[in-house]
Amino acid sequence: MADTAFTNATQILEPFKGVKKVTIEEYFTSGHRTCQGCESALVMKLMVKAAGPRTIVLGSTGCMYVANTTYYTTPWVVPWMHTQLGSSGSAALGTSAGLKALMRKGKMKSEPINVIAFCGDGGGADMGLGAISATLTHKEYNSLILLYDNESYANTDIQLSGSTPYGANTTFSPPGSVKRIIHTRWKKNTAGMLAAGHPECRYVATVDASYAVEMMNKVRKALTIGGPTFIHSLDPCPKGWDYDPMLSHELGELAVETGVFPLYEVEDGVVRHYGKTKAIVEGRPRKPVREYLLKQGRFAHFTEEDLEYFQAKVDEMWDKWEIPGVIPFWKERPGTK
Ligand SMILES: Cc1ncc(C[n+]2csc(CCOP(=O)(O)OP(=O)(O)O)c2C)c(N)n1
Ligand code: SF4
Ligand SMILES: [Mg+2]
Repeated sequence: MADTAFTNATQILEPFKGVKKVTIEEYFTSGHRTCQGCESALVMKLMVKAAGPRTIVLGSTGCMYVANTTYYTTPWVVPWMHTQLGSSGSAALGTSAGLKALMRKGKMKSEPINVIAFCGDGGGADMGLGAISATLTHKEYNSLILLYDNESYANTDIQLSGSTPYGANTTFSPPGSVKRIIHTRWKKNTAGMLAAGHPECRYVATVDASYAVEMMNKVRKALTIGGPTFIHSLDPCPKGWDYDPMLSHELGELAVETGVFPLYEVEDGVVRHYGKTKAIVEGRPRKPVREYLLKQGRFAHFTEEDLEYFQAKVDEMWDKWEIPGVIPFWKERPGTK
């Protein structure tokens, strides 16, 4: 294929105007050993398809490292490097700074090269949060950090992370007859926290691969805007969430339709809800969270009381938060506490 075919698929990253306009080249192909129905593998494929061939991918330890690079095999067509579990931020910053220095010294042709560092929720929302925060303060370097959130430390057998939802059954929080709910913390608001706290970061978005074209367009937008950017993707995981692999796509949709995972972007301080989340903000009723939760074995121990608690917490995000689903504060009103 002629080089010109890649022109628009690389550094002039216009949004794909519908699924028929998506480029056909794949840069994450066969050769991986993720579980059947693994949404995170789909995220890798879409992420690098959106970025195009002039891309370097860095990845911290987790399923997307271990299952993707079994000895002597790899699905990555573009250059790829493993980095330590908590260091996707450092890898992103170091690589983009290194490229910039090499180009400045004339040791490399000066051209735009995408740097994408991915991390899991354990590696990104917990262990590597400090390094990601540091990277998002350096506006002179271009990189995208993509957090693929399967809501557990999946690769080491589904331990709970700060991103695991309330009450979920994990190897660290198995429900018992004495105590039904072991994990009583609400999920971290990672994207909202990073967007609110990093004035030099021009772009933060949440994505869901069930809405694949929108997801790829957010990646293209982040890379086009440049500087350090951050995307948080919610990824159904058949093994950790305990469901039939054929339900991955449907669960991704339900996470959005129930309001559990809002889709939004924050560009230069302006918040835009998009897709089905925008419709919810504009008045479309949310589906009850039980439709999402009860399809997953990790919530099989939930009673009516647990479902009501979960629903009430999600309602709070929508009815009380200063910016629904994004900023978790609300103003004190006279007469209320
Ligand atoms: C510093 C460090 N501690 C622990 C481990 C063991 N370990 C490897 S992968 C992993 C889980 C990572 O979870 P996450 O980032 O959510 O990625 P996932 O496995 O879910 O894809 C752990 C704890 C490690 N590699 N390095
Ligand atoms: S455990 Fe989950 S994230 Fe890991 S490969 Fe399997 S489906 Fe994917
Ligand atoms: Mg994980």
